[in-house]
Amino acid sequence: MKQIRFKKDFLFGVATSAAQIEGGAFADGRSASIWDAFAKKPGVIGDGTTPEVSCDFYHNYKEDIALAKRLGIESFRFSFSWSRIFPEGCGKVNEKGLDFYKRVVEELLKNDMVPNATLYHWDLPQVLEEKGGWLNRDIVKWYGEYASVLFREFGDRIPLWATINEPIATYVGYAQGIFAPGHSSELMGRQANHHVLLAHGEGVRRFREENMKDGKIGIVVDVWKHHPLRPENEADCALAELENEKTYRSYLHPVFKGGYTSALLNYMEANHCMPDMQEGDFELIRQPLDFFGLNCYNRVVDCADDTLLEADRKKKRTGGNFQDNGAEFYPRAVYDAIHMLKEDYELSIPIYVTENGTPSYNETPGADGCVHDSNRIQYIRGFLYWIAKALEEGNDIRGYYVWSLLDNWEWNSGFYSRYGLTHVDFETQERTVKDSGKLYSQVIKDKGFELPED
Ligand code: IFM
Repeated sequence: MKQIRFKKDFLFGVATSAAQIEGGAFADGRSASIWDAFAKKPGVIGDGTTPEVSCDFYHNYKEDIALAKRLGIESFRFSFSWSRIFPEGCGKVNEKGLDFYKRVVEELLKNDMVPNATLYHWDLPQVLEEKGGWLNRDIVKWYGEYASVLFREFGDRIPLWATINEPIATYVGYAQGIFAPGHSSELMGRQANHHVLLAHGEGVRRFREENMKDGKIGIVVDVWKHHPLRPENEADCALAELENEKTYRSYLHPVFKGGYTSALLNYMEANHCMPDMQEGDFELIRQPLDFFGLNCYNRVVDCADDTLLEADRKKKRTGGNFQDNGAEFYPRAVYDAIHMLKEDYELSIPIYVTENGTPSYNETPGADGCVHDSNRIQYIRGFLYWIAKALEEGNDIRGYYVWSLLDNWEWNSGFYSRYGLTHVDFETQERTVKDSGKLYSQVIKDKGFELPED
């Protein structure tokens, strides 16, 4: 058995997002988000559901926070719903929307949990999409106004703030048509992403302007490193490199180095998808941050030959090295991502692993009333092992958040993919803590665990 230990002040949390847990889609003046509108289009959500009710956290927040408390959760990551605060996107604040978050934050503080808030987790107000959404440069101003209201209202109670969660989601929504709002143009995707980065910078600028001395602000980027299947093969290496450029590097470079990489610029030039950029943009985007939020679930293996790639996947599957979603189990991904941040970006600010988790399907309580999700236990332990290793080597990692406290509305797969430490029956709203929830609770209590040697 290996002993895995974390320091007393290492924060163990859970991560959630407004659109995925809140429901109450039209309660107390909230207007539709792009995901409410998108989910109504036929065929876009696997199980045909919408986020209108979901876990109904809007009405169940007290019970859900009490549940998190029983598990010993030390920090609760959530996001604000922009269309609850500004039903018209900008202009008039909806006091009832603000009141909901005041109740949530008060409940978290009463239960000794550190609130960790994200300003934008994919759910743009639909009214703003109708004005061009992330393609309209005015969005930087709209976002800034929204951010300032929240800083003023909650600055004294929320210590950790993220401007944006996973900017790549906006690219997927404008370039690939898969996510809301469902556009399919590479140029739109790159332009929308450039504006998201500007909004991030504007958020940080306003945070400093509001003089939020006790708070810390950062951005949350998902880093799933791409690896060539055959490291000696040029085509595989080129493919993996391009994917690394198009994914995490297209955010990390502007934020930490003040510009896009020349490889990405060449790609955008060659593919006629160069966004409109203006003087001063990168000064706004590149601003000192207080922490970096790392979302890491896995790595990706690329191969120029599809047949070989499929064969490799099959091999790993039969080897039992696969999670329930058919993806490879590679917990070292988080350690590699931390190393990359240090080596390629000389990152010297603290890191929080702001999301990590694995889905299951057809997961329901058995005859004994329990959910025996041993795959999720193996997954969480595996990632924590590699985080502990990175800590041992002196990396400044301050916390870890499991995605997610509850099964929730998982975007395109609706309620089909279940990521929770707690099972949710979406008919009755009954919650059942899974074995992984019990394990995580014990890990938090002991500030560590024993890892069986296999
Ligand atoms: O559910 C999502 C979350 O909204 C963003 N990060 C990945 C999670 C799991 O897919």
